[in-house]
Amino acid sequence: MQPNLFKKTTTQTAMRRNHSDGNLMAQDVKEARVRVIYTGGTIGMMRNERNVLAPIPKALVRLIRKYPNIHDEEYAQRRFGAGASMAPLVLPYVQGEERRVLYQVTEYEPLLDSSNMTMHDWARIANDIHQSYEFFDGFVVLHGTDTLSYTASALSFMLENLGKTVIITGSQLPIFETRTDGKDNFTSALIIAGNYVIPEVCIFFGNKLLRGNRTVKFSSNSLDAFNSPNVPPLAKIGINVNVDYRLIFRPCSVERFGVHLHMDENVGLLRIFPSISLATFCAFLAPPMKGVVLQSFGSGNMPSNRTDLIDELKAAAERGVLIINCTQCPNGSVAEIYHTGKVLFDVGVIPGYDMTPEAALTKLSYVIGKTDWSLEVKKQMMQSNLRGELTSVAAPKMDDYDLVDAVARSLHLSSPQELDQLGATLFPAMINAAVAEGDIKKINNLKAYGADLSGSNHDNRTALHLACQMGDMRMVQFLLQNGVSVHIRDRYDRTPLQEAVSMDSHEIIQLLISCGAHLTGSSRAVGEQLCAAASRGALQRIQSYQLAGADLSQPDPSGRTALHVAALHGFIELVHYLLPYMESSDTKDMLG
Ligand code: ASN
Repeated sequence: MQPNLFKKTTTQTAMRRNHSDGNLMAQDVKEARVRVIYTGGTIGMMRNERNVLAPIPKALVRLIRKYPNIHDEEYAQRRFGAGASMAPLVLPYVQGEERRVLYQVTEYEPLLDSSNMTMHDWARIANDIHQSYEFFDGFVVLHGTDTLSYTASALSFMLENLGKTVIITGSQLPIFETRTDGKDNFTSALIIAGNYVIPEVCIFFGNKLLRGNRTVKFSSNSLDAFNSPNVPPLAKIGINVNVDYRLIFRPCSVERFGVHLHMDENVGLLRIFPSISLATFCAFLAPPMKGVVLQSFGSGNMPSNRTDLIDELKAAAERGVLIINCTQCPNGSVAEIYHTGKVLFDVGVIPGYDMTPEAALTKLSYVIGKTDWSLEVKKQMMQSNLRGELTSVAAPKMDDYDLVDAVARSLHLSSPQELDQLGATLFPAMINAAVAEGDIKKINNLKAYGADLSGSNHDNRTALHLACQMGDMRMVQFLLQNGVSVHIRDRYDRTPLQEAVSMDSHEIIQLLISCGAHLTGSSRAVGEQLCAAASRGALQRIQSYQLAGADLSQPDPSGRTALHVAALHGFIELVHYLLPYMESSDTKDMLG
């Protein structure tokens, strides 16, 4: 595994060196940091001596470094210095995208054909994302296509309260070949992970960004190998990237990002077929089985005249086995329409609505793995929409555009693109006006009209930036409960947390932190801010930084800490406050 060059201290060193060389500084160009986790798959395979495809260790990064369409060596040298062979890779400039994407590849050992992947591999990926969450803006997982939908579904549950973009991709043809879909899939995934905050586990394939837990691999040879039968793509990539923000599923709980790593392996998929034998059925439901996805016919139907099977299902449900009814049809949902379906609900089988078998299976494994949940809670969770994986009832239509329609009619606009454009222009301004007035009712109305509360204005500022800048705790709480992202950076690279720090709104800072917000940018810049606050004797500001997670002993570029500056200006109270946060050697340095 490569060392993490995005660790705050290392980045700082690289920046200082560049400064003295007069080379490119980080702040000259906006950058995003993406971690790439390379698990294997065709994308990095070559034909071996038996003329079959197998993963080749250490080949992918070597190739990328020489491939000017995927790595800009000149930029990397200016940014990190010549000969920095372990430095992050850099995506070449992409017209229309705000940020340069710097990416660091972690190659797994061994690299796997995804048919060999297990639940332990999911846990490894989830854990790696968790460990490095604050160092990166987004994550790309390179993965084989065969079990990619299983991994994407599993990760969508395991990554709890996700606030950043996670994209899983791979290819049908190796990236080393002349004809390959690997290059486009990889670079598009990097661009989206670095430039767009889509807090979901997504799959990028065939120019589409899909919600991971809604996907199935439907073709073994098409380059467009995945589809999402019950939910449209979250984004489509043509000449531009078009994200449909109204479709994004956002965590609406005020909690930090975390991972759940324990997945229960005693789950299975049981596909009903005409004349299935009782012996097969019983063997499948027998202990240690704890959860079964029953793939029934049509809209959730079973041979209702097979009382032997129905009795067996009843007995299993009574033993505490969770049985989820999903349809065998690639598209559509289970519903209580026929007698042949009703019999299942009557014996305690749980409706899985329109979940894919992959999503239902991994969700079962996740829910059963929650050992602190009671059986009742587990049943409830299986029917609830946890990560956008199911549509339980006729969900309110998001394209309820009455308001925009009225304006559109007066402007004689009619095409869907024009309507979208109008909504994207009007809604952020109207939401901001409502935030400025502190009018939550008005924001709820706008939401009902289809407004995306996470939408940003031309300065890329969201309603949350404004609410934090205004110090409106009630509004911040409301926006967070409605899933507005804490990670969006405005045109000046400021996050809502920085706004709250600038206002010394301690309550808001604490709330944002509890939702997973963290300080971004270089630690050197934080050192500068701390020294500036200390030179004014601004104890409250120093406390704001402390609450926001800053290291108060962080020096500015000249090596001075806030304590040095506070002592220099004779701010005794501030010196007392800062002393416990200093590393003892620094304090000795000063006193000595
Ligand atoms: N067998 C390969 C895998 O799943 C297929 C692919 O990646 N296209 O690893």
